[in-house]
Amino acid sequence: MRKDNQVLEGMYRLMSLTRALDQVLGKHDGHWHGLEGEEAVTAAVYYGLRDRDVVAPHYRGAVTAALAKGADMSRLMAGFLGKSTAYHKGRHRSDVCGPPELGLIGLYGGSLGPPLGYAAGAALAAKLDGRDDIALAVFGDGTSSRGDCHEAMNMAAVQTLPIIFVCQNNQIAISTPLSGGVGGSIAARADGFGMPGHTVDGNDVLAMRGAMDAAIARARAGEGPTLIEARTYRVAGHFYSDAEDYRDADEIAAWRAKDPVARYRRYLIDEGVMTEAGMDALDADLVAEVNAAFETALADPVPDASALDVADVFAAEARG
Ligand SMILES: Cc1ncc(C[n+]2csc(CCOP(=O)(O)OP(=O)(O)O)c2C)c(N)n1
Repeated sequence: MRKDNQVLEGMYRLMSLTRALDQVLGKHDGHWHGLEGEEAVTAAVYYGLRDRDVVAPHYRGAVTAALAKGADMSRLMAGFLGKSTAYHKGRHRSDVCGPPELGLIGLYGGSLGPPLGYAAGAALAAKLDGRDDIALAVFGDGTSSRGDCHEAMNMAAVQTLPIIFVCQNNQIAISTPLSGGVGGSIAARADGFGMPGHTVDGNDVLAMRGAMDAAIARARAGEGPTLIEARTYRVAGHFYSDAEDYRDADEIAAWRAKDPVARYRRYLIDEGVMTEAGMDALDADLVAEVNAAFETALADPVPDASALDVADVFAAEARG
């Protein structure tokens, strides 16, 4: 599906940025949960959302979601490093807490599943307020088997909510293969709830974007939820220093050969949208931007004990 050049370049930028982030953060901390091989999914789903749209991202790609919604890169990295300049003031263990004022919700407790319910709640609020804003809930194949996921989907269908469920199916949940955690097809579950469900090649950013465009149009028109299952693969470990004794090297190599970034680069060159030199220059700029943001965050202070105060836990005033 042909898109205008601004969208095509914007999605490439987001893919390249995600890869640059992965490399810098993964090198710094072996516990970084990387996204290598899944960049097409996150670029397609997080690119171009409106300010008032609400996103409950999967943790693998949450930083991309936050950046796409306008968060400051250095403050997100301060979150990763536990610094007081982080949006969460250094009170959480990671970067996954984007600022709620940018429409980023979920993952504050690190528990997989509940954010789907929060996203359904945001979609219900948009509907009750008569806004054409949408909610987006992104989750892994492992998370798709949680009860929270099924409850959120059922409520979304019953209430005709403006929400899109995207399963970032990378075919493994830590060390449990898809066949060990999911019976049947994830996309086919949509039928049981009464919403459209689509399986899409998650390594094809344009196919993903096409599915998203249709789901977004449907949600904004008040026609209800859609489930998109993006078939992709987690090329790196669950986290970077994962010993990975649960899968064989041939499988990884076969998927590495389907790298979504290399595939999209070829498309952009073939279509004359961007040049190889242009993309190389953009990649280099993004690596420099990521490194600079990381250096800034590294130099930021750690929180003092007052960060443990109850401030921000309760609202200062009751809302009318
Ligand atoms: C409710 C809950 N159960 C277990 C965990 C521990 N946990 C963290 S990541 C993970 C695997 C999730 O797999 P999946 O949803 O497929 O995401 P992926 O890591 O493959 O992107 C698990 C079980 C958790 N964070 N929350």
